[in-house]
Amino acid sequence: MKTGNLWDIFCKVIDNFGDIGVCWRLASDLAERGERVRLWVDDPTAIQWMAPTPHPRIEVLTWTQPIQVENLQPSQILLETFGCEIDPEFIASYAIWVRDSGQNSAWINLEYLSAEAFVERSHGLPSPVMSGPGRGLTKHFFYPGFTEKTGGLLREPTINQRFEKFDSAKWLAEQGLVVGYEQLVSLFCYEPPALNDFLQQLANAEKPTRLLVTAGRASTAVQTEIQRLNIAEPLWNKHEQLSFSYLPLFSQEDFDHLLWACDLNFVRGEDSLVRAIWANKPFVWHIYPQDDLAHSHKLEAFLSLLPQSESWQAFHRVWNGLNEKPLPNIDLEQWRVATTEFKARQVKQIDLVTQLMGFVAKTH
Ligand code: TRH
Repeated sequence: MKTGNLWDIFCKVIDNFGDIGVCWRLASDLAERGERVRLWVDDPTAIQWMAPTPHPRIEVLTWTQPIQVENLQPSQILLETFGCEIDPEFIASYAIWVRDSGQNSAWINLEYLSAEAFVERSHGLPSPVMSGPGRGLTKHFFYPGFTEKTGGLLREPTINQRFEKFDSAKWLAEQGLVVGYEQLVSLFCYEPPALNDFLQQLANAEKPTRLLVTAGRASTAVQTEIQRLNIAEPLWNKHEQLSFSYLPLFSQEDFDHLLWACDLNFVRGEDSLVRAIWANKPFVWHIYPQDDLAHSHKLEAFLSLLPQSESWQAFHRVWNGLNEKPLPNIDLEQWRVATTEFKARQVKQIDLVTQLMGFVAKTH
């Protein structure tokens, strides 16, 4: 199949920024490779700050109920993300087009990123549609992942060029971040149980630290914890070894720059984890917490892929509340070596968009 296909990507924003974050990154990667995308999203608000510059090959459409399908040019590729269900009216017009045109098509269900073993087993499996307007068609499961037998990770072809040109001092100055000789640590997290210990560790460290706190939940969590510390232990940061900068919401491009500019990155969810890997800087992952503790298996599966560094793995468990031991000391040197090794392994995998386009090409 030639480039320039039209893709319909469907996204339901459940919470946080990850659903739309992943979908926008996927849409722009496809668009940069010459594909055209209609991105259907029920709540497009976050796109305004995440991607302030529209892309000429991406049309953002508000996914209304009922969905508006009149006069819509049919597309050959449907991509539903994270199990969101495409409306029957839309499937119906797609199915009619597929039957009438006699052309092949692809209907893909893109799943969440995980390092668990089932991902290799389930990636690429067909799922025949047995009922409804799409009856007779086949969907395929696409699982992003960290190993060869999975769909890979989002990694746009231009990332290295951008990275090589990046001037962190210039970028920090442009953001009004005046920094001296302190180490820079970015913080993007939910409400980590070990946040209190973490702040104290940095306040008592030999090296001064500037904590660059991202907007939203991370910022609220830090401010709450500081208030608690100020009441319980007013001298906790008496030498002011730890200083804070509260950041605005960045575009995805500048979020990358933040990760590239820091010595250590705390990330969360799905998309920022992948960006932290490509940033090639030591990172700590706050996994999206689930009520049934499913995240604990997911975290262990990921940790088992990382090069062995006892303190790195142990830090992750405590940071994510899966172990109540005291928070291990940050060992930047050791974590840096391990991160570089992990990134080197990951860049050898074929990226997600190359795999998706290859899959679509095979079905045509
Ligand atoms: O926001 P998240 O916690 O999203 C989560 C996860 O995706 C999780 O798996 C999912 O189940 C849940 O949402 C619903 O973390 P994530 O995935 O890293 O997404 C954050 C996105 O926000 C990412 O694309 C980076 C972007 N971002 C910016 O562009 N600018 C910013 O300033 C910040 C803080 C984030």
